[in-house]
Amino acid sequence: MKKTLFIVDLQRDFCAGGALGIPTADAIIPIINAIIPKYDLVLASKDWHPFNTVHFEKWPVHCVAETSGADFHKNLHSDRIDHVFLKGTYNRDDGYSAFEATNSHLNTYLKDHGITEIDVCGLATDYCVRATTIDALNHGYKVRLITDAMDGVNLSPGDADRAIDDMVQAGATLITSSEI
Ligand code: VGL
Ligand code: ZN
Repeated sequence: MKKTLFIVDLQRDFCAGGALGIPTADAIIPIINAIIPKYDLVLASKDWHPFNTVHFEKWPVHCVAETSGADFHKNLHSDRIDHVFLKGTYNRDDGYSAFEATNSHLNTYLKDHGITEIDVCGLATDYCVRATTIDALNHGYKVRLITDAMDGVNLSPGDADRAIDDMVQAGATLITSSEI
């Protein structure tokens, strides 16, 4: 089976200085770049919103489709990404999970490629990483969370830690990049 990495939403708007920037997020980029060569297949999601989505009633405007804020962070080795799943593309829902991607269907893609296990990293631990991981587990995939290669929004202090607990409760296991 192909050893598969899934990078959630490593986009400019979620990194330092971005519209919904996590100040410490840039620190995970070299960690992700270092592990990318250890995988046979590298998949990624992008938050990819229409400008008029209800999602922007909760959040500052971010990751609008085709804008520079929706680009992968410039330091990420994105040339190594084999396929990108675009999510949050409807104007009536949040679309936090990569299993809600609309350009291609993640569950079908994984099934077609014989993938039963994924390692997950990226942004944000307490939203899209959490939603994608819980969906993956519900679909029967084994998920390992690379805990030093993700970061949270932490609107309330401790949200990211609670999200990790939720994902472990749902069946995910925890690893660090040095174990890969
Ligand atoms: C995300 C908040 C709003 C995420 C996306 O990628 O985790 N968080 N939209
Ligand atoms: Zn969003």
